[in-house]
Amino acid sequence: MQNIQFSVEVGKAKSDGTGLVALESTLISHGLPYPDNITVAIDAEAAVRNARSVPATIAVMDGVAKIGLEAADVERLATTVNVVKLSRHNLTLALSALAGALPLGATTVSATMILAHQAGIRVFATGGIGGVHRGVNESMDISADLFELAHTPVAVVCSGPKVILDLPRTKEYLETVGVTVIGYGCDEMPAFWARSSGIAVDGRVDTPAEVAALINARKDLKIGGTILICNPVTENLAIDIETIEGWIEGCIDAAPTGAAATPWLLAEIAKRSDGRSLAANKQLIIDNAGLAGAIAAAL
Ligand code: PSU
Ligand code: MN
Repeated sequence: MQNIQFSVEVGKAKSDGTGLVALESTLISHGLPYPDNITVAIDAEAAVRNARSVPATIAVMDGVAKIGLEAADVERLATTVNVVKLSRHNLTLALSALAGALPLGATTVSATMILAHQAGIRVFATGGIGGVHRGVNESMDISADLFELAHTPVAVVCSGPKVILDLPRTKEYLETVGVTVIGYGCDEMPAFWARSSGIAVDGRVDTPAEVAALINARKDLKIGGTILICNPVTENLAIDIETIEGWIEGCIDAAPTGAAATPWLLAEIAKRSDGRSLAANKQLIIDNAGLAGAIAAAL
């Protein structure tokens, strides 16, 4: 692939054979408010390094896919308004001659997986994945994250689908398209700020080595797609699902449609929860990065 640029740290890890973990940039541009977006980006990278792997935060800047960002790149993503959310459908545009119209592209789960795969990275950490939105019958809004998980062999560590979604339908969709949903130390699919959803995962693992073995087993099958590792938010910041439902019900009818829906809901619920949802969101991203680092090291 042309238009791909590795940071010095990532380039060195690739030649040394050190484990690499992809991190996304939509969290920085759309998922978290300034300046938390910068501190979480830094802390997530540190968590990967603590686990003896190397972080590669991914974004598209001025027509170039950057695998590994410098501090100035993170700052630019964190402070620019109108950064474009990139997924499979518009990634080509951001990397083409049309890039002038969208100079700064933040990669969602979908675009991060595509570019990580191009870069030879096998593990990726995020917060909560996108999924089937509530009201899907009207909107047909199903995150491109789900399509990507079905097709691209980059293992994703998350804390489950975002709880603002229709969780039963999201799990059904994951099953239909063949994504292996694994609970890390849990038997129920976590629900982002909540530790459980009442929905069973496909299987449970308790160590990074077991996850690595599953990733290799899926690779051997040659069926494409990936494994979704669901790591529940830490107990002291978890919020019970009834409390969360109250916040969601209070604002979901006012939410915009399309790509704006998820960022709007996250910001609105951060307000309604007096920052509790934000505190959980920040910590789970960092913890997922650390687990992904341990998995990459085990691979
Ligand atoms: N995880 C978080 N916060 C986020 C996201 C993930 O904790 O904001 C982002 C990811 O980039 C994911 C996107 O791909 O939300 C889903 O957006 P949508 O629902 O528009 O597909
Ligand atoms: Mn959508």
